Amino acid sequence: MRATFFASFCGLLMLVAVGCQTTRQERTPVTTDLIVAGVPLVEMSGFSFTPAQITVAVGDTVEWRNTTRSAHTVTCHPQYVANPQNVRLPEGAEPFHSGTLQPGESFFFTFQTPGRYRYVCLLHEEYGMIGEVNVIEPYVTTPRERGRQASQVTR
Ligand SMILES: [Cu+2]
Repeated sequence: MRATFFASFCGLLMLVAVGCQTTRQERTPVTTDLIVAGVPLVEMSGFSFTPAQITVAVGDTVEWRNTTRSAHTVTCHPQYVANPQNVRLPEGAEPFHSGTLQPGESFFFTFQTPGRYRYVCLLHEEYGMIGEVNVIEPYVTTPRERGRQASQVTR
């Protein structure tokens, strides 16, 4: 009995906490799901890619933005790098290379082949400036699910 009361009390506390959070975050309703599914952005910060690992869907375009004061590259090309082990491409995927990105510049790449990509910054490869992109097949909705989603949107 006491345990039940305690549990419902905790539940009430959580509801209150969630309610407060919802009110406070009303203007920026960002959830973890949206961050993963949103426009993927990788920042070059210091001598690293942030986030170093991301997962996107086939057809997604990723932006790499140089927010540092030094030049960087986004290089997924085994022939350009010092250590080919640092680069990885799925079978059939085309290698890519951004060229030198000055501070404030961005590089965009659209992933058409699913699989794991490993890339480096050519200028800081020896400092371990390495990133990974995992490209997955997009979730395919059935017509019934699409109908449900549509009704949720128009509600
Ligand atoms: Cu770099």
